Amino acid sequence: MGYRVAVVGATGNVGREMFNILEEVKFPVEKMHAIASRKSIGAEVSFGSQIIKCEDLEQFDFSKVDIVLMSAGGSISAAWAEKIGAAGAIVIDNSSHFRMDPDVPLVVPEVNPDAVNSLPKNIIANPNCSTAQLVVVLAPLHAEAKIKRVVVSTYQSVSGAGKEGMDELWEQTKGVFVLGAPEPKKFTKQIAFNVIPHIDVFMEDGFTKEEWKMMAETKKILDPSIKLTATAVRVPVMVGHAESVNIEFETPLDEDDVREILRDAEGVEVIDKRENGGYMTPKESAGEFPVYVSRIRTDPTVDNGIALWCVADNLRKGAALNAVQIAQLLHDKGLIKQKTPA
Ligand code: 11C
Repeated sequence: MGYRVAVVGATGNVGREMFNILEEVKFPVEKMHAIASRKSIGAEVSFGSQIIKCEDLEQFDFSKVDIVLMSAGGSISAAWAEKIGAAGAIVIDNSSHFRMDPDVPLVVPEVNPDAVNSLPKNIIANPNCSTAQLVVVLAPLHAEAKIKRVVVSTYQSVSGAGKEGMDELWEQTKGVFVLGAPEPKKFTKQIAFNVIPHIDVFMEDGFTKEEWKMMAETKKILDPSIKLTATAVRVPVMVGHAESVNIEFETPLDEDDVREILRDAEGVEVIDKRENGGYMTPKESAGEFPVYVSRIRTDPTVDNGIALWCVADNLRKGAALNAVQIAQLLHDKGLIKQKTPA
C-alpha cells in the first residue's frame, strides 16, 4: 500500500530534504511527483534510487495525488493550497501563510498530534523552524510545571534564508580572503564573520516578524497563556539553528527534574556534560532528526527559573522532517484518503 505524493517546491533546500526524509523513514509511497515553478521544469531530484524530473506547477493535476508537501513560499501556498485541498489531497504547508488561520491546525507531532483530527480546509501548517525546535523542548516541561514566561535568543543558520543565503555566506567567506567580500544581497549586512540581529521584516513594535512568529506560533501550538519574548539573530552557520532559552515556571522544577523529563521526551536528546565540548553545536545537528538540549542549569535570577541551550537541523525538524512526521501521523490515524489505491 502506498500513497501518491507530490512535493511542491521540489528544488529548494527544504523540498530536497522532504524527498530525502520520505525515503529515510520509508514513508509508504506509491508514486512521487516533484513539482516546481516553470523555470525549474526538467530539473531532477533524487528519491532513493529514483531520479524524478520536475513537473510544472501550473499544469499539474492535483486531483490525482493523495498528499502534498508544499515548501515554495507564502505566495505559492496562498495561490494553490486551498485549491489543492478542495481537490481532495491533504496539504502540509511549510510557509507562514496559513499558520494563524483558525481553520488550519499548526502541528508539531510530538506536541499537539490531535490537532490534525479536524481539517476544514484539508490544510495543515508546519511551524517556523525556530518555533518547532523550541516547542518540542517546552511541551514536556509545560506538562510537568506550567510555563509562565520564556525568553529566547536565536542563532539561526543561513540555510533558513534558502539557497541564496547559503551561497551568500560561501561567496563572502571566500571573497574576504581574495578580492574583498561581495556586497550583501540576501542579507542586510555582511554575514561572513558577522552576526545580524534581524530576520524577516520589522513590525511596528520594533520586533521582527521572525520574533513575532515564535511568540504567536508557540501560543497556538502549546498554550496561549505562555508569555514569550524573542530576539532572532542570523549567524554565519550553514545548517542548524541554536537557541538560548530562559524558562520561568509557575511551580518549582529543578535542573535535575528538567534533565530527566527531557531525557524521556519524544524527539529530544539531552547531551549535557559540564565539561569542554560536553554540549551540542549546530554543526553536529546538521543531518540529524532530534532536537538536542545542552547546558541545562538553574536560572537564579527569577523564581522557578531554568536556562538551557537547544540545537536542531532547521531544514529537518525545523521544516522537512516535521512535515514528513505530520504525514506519518495522518497515515497512522488513517486520515489520508487514497483516491487511487495501489
Ligand atoms: C529563517 N526561520 O531561518 C526562517 C525561515 O516562517 O517558515 C523560515 C521562515 C518561515 O530565516
